[in-house]
Amino acid sequence: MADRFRPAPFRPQAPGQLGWADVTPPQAWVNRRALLAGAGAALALGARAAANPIPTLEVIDSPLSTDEAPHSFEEITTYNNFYEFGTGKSDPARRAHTLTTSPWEVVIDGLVERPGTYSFDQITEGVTLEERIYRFRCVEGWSRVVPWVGFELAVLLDRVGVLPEARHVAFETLERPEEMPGQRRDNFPWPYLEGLRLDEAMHPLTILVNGLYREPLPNQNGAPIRLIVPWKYGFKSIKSIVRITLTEDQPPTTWNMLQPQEYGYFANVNPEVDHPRWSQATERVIGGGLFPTRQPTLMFNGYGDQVAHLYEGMDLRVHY
Ligand SMILES: Nc1nc2c(c(=O)[nH]1)N[C@H]1C(S)=C(S)[C@@H](COP(=O)(O)O)O[C@H]1N2
Ligand SMILES: [Mo]
Repeated sequence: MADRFRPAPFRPQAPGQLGWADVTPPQAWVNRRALLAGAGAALALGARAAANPIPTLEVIDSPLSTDEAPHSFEEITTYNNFYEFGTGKSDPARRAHTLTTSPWEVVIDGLVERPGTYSFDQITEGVTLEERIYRFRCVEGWSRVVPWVGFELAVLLDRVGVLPEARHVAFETLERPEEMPGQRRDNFPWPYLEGLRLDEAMHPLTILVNGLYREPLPNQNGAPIRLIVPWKYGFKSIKSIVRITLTEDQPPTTWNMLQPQEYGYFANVNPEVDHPRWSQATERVIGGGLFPTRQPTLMFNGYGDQVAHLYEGMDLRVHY
């Protein structure tokens, strides 16, 4: 067992790189956002940069970003699903500040050449962070556009070396009831589990995310590191990851275990396959105040050109 968790082989940390200890407590920059929402945003930004060095992540643009306008920071960080902090949409924003995100370690094991326990810094060091502005569609029927910051999961999987027998990637969220009030109730099978087929995991659209709006990821969105798979329903995009395991067999996943008739392993966004209790043909775009808009839901959430080939020959009514 000890051998499986030997120290990471990653390169030494680049000088001048931000460590997770440099992260400003979420409350401080939530307040700043509120400030920015008011008049003189550019002025406030300049003043803040001079007075208080809130880390801005060094990020490059990506051709894989959508042209659609992102939702506001406020809209993305105050309406969330993160059952570890409660089932209400505003629970994560109110409660997730209790989560300690540094130090943070991720166990990478199973069918890999270099299994181990890797720190957040080891996982992100030397990695080029990209802004990926993605459409996001929750299985409940709402959507928004989010400017994530992260890097391709394939980069990490290549670093640890995937063995040829591997067919799937399993993910696990932190289980720490002292800091996650939703876990103090036993009506949910903690920890939250998700999984991807290996070709889905290696797809360039599949990213590990550590930032939002070019700043460190807020706790309520899954800090310090979460998955984003933009062509799948939101529940596949597991938050606050502590374990990544390469497996031969399809791994168990939380929502599929709870309600297999309603939530499949694939969970590709599909307007033609309704949820047993509601239509998936359209979606409510969050925000919009008194006049929320509905729009048609797109096959694979609009990413069909890039991902449809992964499912060629599969009956998507069976493999929902
Ligand atoms: N660990 C964990 N990950 C999770 C969830 C959760 O409850 N726990 N909810 C999922 C669901 S249903 C959605 S829609 C997205 C929401 O992500 P967001 O709050 O950043 O928009 O996170 C997903 N990842
Ligand atoms: Mo969701």
